[in-house]
Amino acid sequence: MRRLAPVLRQDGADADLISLIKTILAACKEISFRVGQGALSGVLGSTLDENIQGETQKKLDVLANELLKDMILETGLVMAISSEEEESTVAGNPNGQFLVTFDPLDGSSNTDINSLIGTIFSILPAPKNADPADPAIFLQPGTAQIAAGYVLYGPSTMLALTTGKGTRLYTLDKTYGGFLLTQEEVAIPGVTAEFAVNMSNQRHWEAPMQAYINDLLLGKAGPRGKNYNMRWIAAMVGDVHRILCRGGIFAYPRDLKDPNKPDKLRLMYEANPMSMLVEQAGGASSTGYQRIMEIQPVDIHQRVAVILGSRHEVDSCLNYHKA
Ligand code: FBP
Repeated sequence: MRRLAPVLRQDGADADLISLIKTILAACKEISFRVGQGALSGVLGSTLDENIQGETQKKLDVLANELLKDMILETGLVMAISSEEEESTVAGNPNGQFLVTFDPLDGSSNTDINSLIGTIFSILPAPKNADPADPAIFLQPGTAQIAAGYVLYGPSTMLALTTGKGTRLYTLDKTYGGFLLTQEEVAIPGVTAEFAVNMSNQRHWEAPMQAYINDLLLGKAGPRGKNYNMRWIAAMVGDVHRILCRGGIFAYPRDLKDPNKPDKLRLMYEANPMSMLVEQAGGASSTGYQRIMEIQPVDIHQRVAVILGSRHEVDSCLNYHKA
């Protein structure tokens, strides 16, 4: 089995990028160990604090955030970091050539029920001679990403990673402590009969998404002419991983439940890295009206509607959004 660094070198990644990715993964290995220990390591449960998103922080959110933040900044390769758990960006080395934005623990509602959770990260180029303390240096579209990935903490700990030369899957070998390549070329099937969405929000969705999902639910007797199955892991890393493995469509659509917060998922450290992984595996990713990777960000914590997965199924969903 091939190790990570030689594969990244083959993909043209330079020594600094490889070193940065390996540091992110070293933090994820520590998180994987703590998650695996569960209640034995006292990491379950919530803190009394709220993050910038207004969500009660889980102990694992805080632990994962501190590990990643400290280890990434210690490399000296990074001008600044941005995290779901940090109100603003955190400055690093003014001469750092990279910016890293991350969701230290995706699927927080799953931490205390021993279900799938993960870490999502995105690496951007640092603008030359910029102010490391200026959050605006992060406001680059997803197409500017140098690398994107997630680590899934499940029965096995797995990594999905792209540096723009395709999406590859690795598995953590806990005996020697390194990630080994277990799937070289991920290719998402264009057609699928599996969808993932939180159906409990259906009544709040916009009309196009209501119509699209209703037609899936009509199955063979409906306009789509086939039966669809549904899955929902309530952790984006888990739902996207299933799609990388066997296809499908995932959606967290805009809903009008709270008009002040119509979208749930965050552009910079959830939607953009997942979109790069999916597109590099032959899939598609959209808000319903725009390719997510082409969105010009206006805020490091901005939220967007997400529809991604098997290309032909995403196209079918987008047809419902056309005027
Ligand atoms: P965080 O856990 O990082 O806040 O992420 C949001 C998330 O958990 C996604 O991973 C997941 O797809 C979605 O929210 C689940 O939402 P819901 O609670 O509506 O099912």
